[in-house]
Amino acid sequence: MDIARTPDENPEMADAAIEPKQPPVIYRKDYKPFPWLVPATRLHFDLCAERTRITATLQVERNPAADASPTLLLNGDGLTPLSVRVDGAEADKWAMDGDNLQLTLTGDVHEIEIVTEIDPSANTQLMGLYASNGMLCTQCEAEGFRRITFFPDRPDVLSTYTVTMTGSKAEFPVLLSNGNKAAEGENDDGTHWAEWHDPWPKPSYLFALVAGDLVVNTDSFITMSGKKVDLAIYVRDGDLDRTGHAMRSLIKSMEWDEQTFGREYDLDVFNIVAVSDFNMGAMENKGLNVFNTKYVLADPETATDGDFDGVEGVIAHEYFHNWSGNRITCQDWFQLSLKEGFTVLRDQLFSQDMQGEAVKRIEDVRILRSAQFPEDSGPLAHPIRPDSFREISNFYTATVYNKGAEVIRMMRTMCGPEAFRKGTDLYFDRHDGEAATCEDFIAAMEDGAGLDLKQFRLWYSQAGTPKVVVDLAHQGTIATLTLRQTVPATPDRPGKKPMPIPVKIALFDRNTGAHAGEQLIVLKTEEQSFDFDGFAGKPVLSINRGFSAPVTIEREIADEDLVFLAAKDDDPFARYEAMQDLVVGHLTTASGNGLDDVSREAGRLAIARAFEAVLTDETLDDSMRGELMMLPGLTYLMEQQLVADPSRIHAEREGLKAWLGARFEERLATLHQRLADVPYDQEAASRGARKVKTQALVYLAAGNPGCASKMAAAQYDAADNMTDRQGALMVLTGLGTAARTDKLIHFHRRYANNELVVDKWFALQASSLHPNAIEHVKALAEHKDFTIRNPNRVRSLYMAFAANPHAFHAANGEGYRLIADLILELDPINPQTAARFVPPLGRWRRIEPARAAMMRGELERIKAADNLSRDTFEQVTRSLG
Ligand code: B3K
Ligand code: ZN
Repeated sequence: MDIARTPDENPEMADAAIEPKQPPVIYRKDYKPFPWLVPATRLHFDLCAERTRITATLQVERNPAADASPTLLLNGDGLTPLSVRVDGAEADKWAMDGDNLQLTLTGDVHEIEIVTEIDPSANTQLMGLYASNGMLCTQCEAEGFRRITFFPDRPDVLSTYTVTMTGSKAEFPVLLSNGNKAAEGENDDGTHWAEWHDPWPKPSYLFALVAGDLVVNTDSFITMSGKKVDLAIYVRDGDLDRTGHAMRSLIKSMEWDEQTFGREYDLDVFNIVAVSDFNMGAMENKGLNVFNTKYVLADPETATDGDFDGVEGVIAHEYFHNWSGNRITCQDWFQLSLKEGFTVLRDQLFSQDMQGEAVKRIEDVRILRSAQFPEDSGPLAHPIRPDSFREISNFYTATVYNKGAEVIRMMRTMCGPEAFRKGTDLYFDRHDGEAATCEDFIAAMEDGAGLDLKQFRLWYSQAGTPKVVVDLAHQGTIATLTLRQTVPATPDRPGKKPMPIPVKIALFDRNTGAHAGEQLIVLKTEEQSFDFDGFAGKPVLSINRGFSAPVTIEREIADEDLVFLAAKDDDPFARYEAMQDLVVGHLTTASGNGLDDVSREAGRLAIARAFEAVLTDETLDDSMRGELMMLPGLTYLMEQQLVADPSRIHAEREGLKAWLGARFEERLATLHQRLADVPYDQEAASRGARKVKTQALVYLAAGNPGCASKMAAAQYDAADNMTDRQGALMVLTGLGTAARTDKLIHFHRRYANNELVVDKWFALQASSLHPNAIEHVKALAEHKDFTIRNPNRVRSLYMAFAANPHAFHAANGEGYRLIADLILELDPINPQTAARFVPPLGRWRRIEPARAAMMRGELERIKAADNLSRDTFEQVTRSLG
């Protein structure tokens, strides 16, 4: 569907005319190929932390596939050219167009040489070339390369790169860039140099350079065609013994991608560098992945089981980008989900194979619901392929990533894994070496997997989480399932069309507890009915099994049927879902219209029956038991209500937890004790035991805080691993006991030299259930270990706080003020990270009026600030609506 609008009809453009300082809106429909090709690029870096000089030499030639233009517009950001030469001679026909450099060229083929100079030590945005702990490193996606040199900094201009660099041998003993090392040598003046060549044409966002004093863990991998690849993980001195898990994860990823997707690695080396100042998780630069230390370093003493999974998943994700992202990249940034959605799906499937499908699927759905559903139902809603943006950094979202993965997963569900593989094979063959579009991916899936995706394309253009209303009727021997879908209006578009929704179902005989097989039905119209014969009595419906579609299900279902499914469903996700539904239904009713004591007790008793089945079921492994024990999070619960009162829903949730904790005190304590004897390793049984132990403590702490505090302190003292220690400390941090203070002091002392663990120490306090959490956060902001310059530290204090509804939504608005103050302070330093704190304030429409007014007020205060970055400006104006 074409939704293109002319600039005149576009309200945002009209605004821009009145207020000229607004950053412009960029539209997907305006895409045009670049008039010039850049087949080869040479870069030379004279490295110095305060003053690095870059000489860029670009071979350019006219693009026969584009409109001819004598103008070559090279993007820049904060750069001044020191010299511009065309074909060896000083150029006279160039001018600055804002931040960009504009050249007028007469011929069809030219060589352009540009010299720039930058100060990496002053680069607090951490985009482009910057200094971190004495090393120099780059981050170029999406538009950071233009902070290094002038270049067509867009993903559809592919070039081969040859990079040389010279720098102090003492300061930068390790010199790395993309591709394979071609040469290296020493100079007489204490400097040395290296030359790297990447034979694979790539866009500028995949360029990387690292120079520093690093130590290395090396290994190798023989590919499916017998080629040897040297693997290396570079870290700071002292961190080497925590790189083993990352290396094992890399090797497993390489094997898995060969076996599952037929993808082989294509360079002689694969390098990873860990950096502690990093805006996000990691970056897939060709042959030289740069990682946040958080996703490289792990050992049992300092990393939790979740951290181990995070390392494995992110290493895999970045590695998989070598094909889904690098060999085939994106035509423009609107196509971001082409590489991100697909790569997230690939890393999810990998982790399912490594850790077990059931729990991984539940975790992924939990992430989707807590991060993406609120996005889809709020002011920042956008389709997985957005139609416009002001700042692309704001679109690295859960929608593009996680919903993008769900959309491709639905294709896989509809055609099955074998046909899906045929589709991806065709996609990789057809578009290798190209900058492609989401449409290209869909077309390859249609041709390769044999799917008809005509209507399915709507998933790429319509935002909003579809709602499916379910009704099950029974007459004679026939069960009739009626499904009715609505796709909600979102700020970008009011009227929506029905989409194909693949729903896996099973109908259980309530007497035998069995079903006759799972079925996949695809709801294509607004409303459809499906008949199933052979049911003497009304069956129990298990629906959206495996979370086959990223939708919300609305249905009238008796508590007893949910208790039945929570105890008996053979689909692990559906079993988890029944348990969640039971609790969500109870808590939203209780905190919405309110419940009298009798109804509250009845609701709790139904939950208790299911909870008891979970605690006692011997066929369940502990990992799954831990999942089933978890109460739905506050954010998800609030999302279930049109307008939520955070205090009421928090109080109801805590009340239920305390009630369950007291009711099952003995059983939980016994369970905790039994599992305390399971020795530490990274196998499923041991990990499951740790999960259940901490869950047991969570309930016990709510039911009997005094006793639980002692148990948690004992778990903390006995712990020989971070999962147990952090779990115990998490529980203690929410309590007001002396053990809380003792253990927090102990923890900080023990790990004072480990940045990643100190991050945990901040995050635990900022996300705690303690009534004074907000005071703790204010004090922690003044702590000597807090710095606003390090994104991990900022996130560990403030993101943890913003994601802690009971503290963030303090009735007097202090939490909102705290986050707004942070945004204003951080914006001039690191706008990309600052803008990430806007969405929690942007949910004001879904919060009760008194708080909503205060949230809005803070957004207005931010908007009124001078010189707001493009990133924060866009998020704040969209959030105000
Ligand atoms: N592609 C990078 C994300 C870059 C974000 C820039 N703001 C990491 C990833 O998704 O693998
Ligand atoms: Zn990615």
